[in-house]
Amino acid sequence: AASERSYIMIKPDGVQRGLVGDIISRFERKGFALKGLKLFQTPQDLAEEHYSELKERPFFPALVKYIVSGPVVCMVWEGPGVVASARKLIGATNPLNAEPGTIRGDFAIVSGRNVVHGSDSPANGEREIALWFKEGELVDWEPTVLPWVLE
Ligand code: YYY
Ligand code: MG
Repeated sequence: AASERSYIMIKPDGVQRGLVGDIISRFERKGFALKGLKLFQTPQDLAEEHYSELKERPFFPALVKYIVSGPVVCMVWEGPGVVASARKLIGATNPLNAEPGTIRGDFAIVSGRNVVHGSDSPANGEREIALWFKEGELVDWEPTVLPWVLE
């Protein structure tokens, strides 16, 4: 649907390494619409809730520690097929398996410092947007170029 949304987050390593502009640019150039954006220091309980499906995995404590280790950039991007398309732009979880030209393929080496998060389904996108953004933090607008991006 045209209103599909994904929760995209630049993780602390991406912020510390100065990759914020490059990463945002990739979603802008693709043509998706930015509906929410903030720099945010993640509390422990939110990091744990975001990754709650992974809480039994051995890497879970290190993952949560990584996510709260510095500011992240929280974003909502909207457009047809944005969830799957964003996953393609981001690349494989293990950056050594991520194709060159993807964010992880271009900028990362290990899963535990893979620079960016993207929702894995539209339902999880909505779940994550509700977790990370409060009412009133999202902006209801349409880029004026939309007719040049979508038919
Ligand atoms: O959606 P994606 O981020 O590509 O991977 P998930 O399987 O949802 O795992 C979330 C997060 O956990 C991943 O981005 C890095 C970390 N992780 C890890 O450190 N080691 C693994 N073997 C698997 C995942
Ligand atoms: Mg995931």
